[in-house]
Amino acid sequence: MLSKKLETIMNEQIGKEAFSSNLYLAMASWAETQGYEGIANWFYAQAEEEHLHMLKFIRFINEKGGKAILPAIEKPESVFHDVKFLFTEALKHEQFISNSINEIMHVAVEEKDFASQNWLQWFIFEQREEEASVQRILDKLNILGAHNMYLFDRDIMSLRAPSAPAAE
Ligand code: OFO
Repeated sequence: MLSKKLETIMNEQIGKEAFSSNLYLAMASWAETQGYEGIANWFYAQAEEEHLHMLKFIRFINEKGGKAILPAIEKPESVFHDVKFLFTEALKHEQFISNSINEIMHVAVEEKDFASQNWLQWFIFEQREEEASVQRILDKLNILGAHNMYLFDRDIMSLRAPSAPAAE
């Protein structure tokens, strides 16, 4: 059984994961309209992962006797300065989500909810991977400077991070 406090904070996370998915769709769409097919594909794939994260929270809350509630989702930005700005924003967003997951874990620890702590470990691992993946891309962009975006766009699909091992 989920405590009310955990149910509330996990429900908030549903909204954050949904926003993440929409944000990455907006980023993919921007990249696509700028002619960056590789970058667009990278963000489309990322958006799908975020959608799955949202689903995981919905199903976990319901399974643990809570009620998952879908919130309204804020409109994401649709215009991005350039490719480096795009990935800098993505990294900031991932850091924000990591903090948010840490907060949920903090509540699960306070509540002595060991099943939730165990389940949340998957997200802790996933966030670490996602931050590292975006950071690796930013490192490459720093090496390239503002040039060679054609090659970067072609190579980006090989920079995808392995996801956390599957969990229900
Ligand atoms: Fe939901 O995985 Fe990052 O944000």
